Amino acid sequence: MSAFDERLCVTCSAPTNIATIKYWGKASAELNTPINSSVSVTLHQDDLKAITTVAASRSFSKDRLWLNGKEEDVESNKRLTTVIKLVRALAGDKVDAKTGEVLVYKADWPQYHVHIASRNTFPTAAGLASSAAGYACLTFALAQLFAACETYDGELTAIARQGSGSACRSLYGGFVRWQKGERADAADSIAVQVADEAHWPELRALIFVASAAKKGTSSTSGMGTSVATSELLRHRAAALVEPRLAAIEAAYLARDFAGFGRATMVDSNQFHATCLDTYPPIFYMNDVSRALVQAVHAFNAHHGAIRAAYTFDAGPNAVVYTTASDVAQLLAVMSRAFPVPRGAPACSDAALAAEAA
Ligand code: 2P0
Repeated sequence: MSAFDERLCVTCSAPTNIATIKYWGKASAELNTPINSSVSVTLHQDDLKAITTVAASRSFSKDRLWLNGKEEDVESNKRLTTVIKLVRALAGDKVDAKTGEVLVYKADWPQYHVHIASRNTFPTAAGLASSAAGYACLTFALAQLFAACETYDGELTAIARQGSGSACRSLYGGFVRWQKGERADAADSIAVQVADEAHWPELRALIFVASAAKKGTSSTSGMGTSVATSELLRHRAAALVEPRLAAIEAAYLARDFAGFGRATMVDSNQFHATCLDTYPPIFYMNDVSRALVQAVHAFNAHHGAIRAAYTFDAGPNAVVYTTASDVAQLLAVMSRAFPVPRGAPACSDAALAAEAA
């Protein structure tokens, strides 16, 4: 990076999130809006974060980005240029908090370019989508840098959404809904906090890595094919998601693990059923994933109650929600059922056992 005024440099971190009612399918690819609302738990864990530094200077000749130390082309990345443009449009006067000096007048921002350096702290084997934390972090860091003011509540989440849909949910902690919105300009396709991060301190999320291989079908292309071909997905979005959202939000607010867990598992299974219903079908889960599903059901059957709940995103790795008092027993059962290969980190490793709240 060239020289810059360090008062025009901001570093932020943002967490990832794991949906319990899944987003799958775009209503508008242009605006990146979903065909159904979704809800997720934000994972407040140091090793599941994006950390982004943004700096602005008149001496920078163009916007530049380094991702995990490697420079990426900004101009050819439409999502990235859209996020930068939209946050810039909200820029205000940048004032030094200590001295009150105006560092950049709103009208002068067009003379500045930004340099962005972002990395994530995810264990590479976890294969968790980094785009949610990454775009949430970028949006927030740029907003701080430009002293951006929202023109309506949730505007920053609407901007993060245009970087990556799931990113809008990572701007809040706790339990967060991305409402699909009804407006033609998608200004109401925003994230809303259902419960904050202090609401359910006993909730835990354990991450089980079934395969560290990169997924074969990206989410964006997979959901495009699903929207085009799956009747089940259409029915799910039109009739099934809304009542399930109401039920899981009520369960979360009541800290009712059985209700929360059942809705989580049913929705994960249905999401993967829509992938199978896609033509040609998409397989994200593998044999280990399916064995893990059975192990969780066996654990719950043993207890005669839902005390653990799996969910799988667009890949074979599981996130299993449970509560603090069941973590040790669940890990013991899982370690017996899925012995960790020699040299791999144990599933009780802090990097893989992430606290949800
Ligand atoms: C979710 N997923 O709700 C769902 C569940 C994967 C399965 O959001 O195209 O990376 O960037 O808007 O957000 C992954 O899709 O897709 C995702 P884009 P995104 O978390």
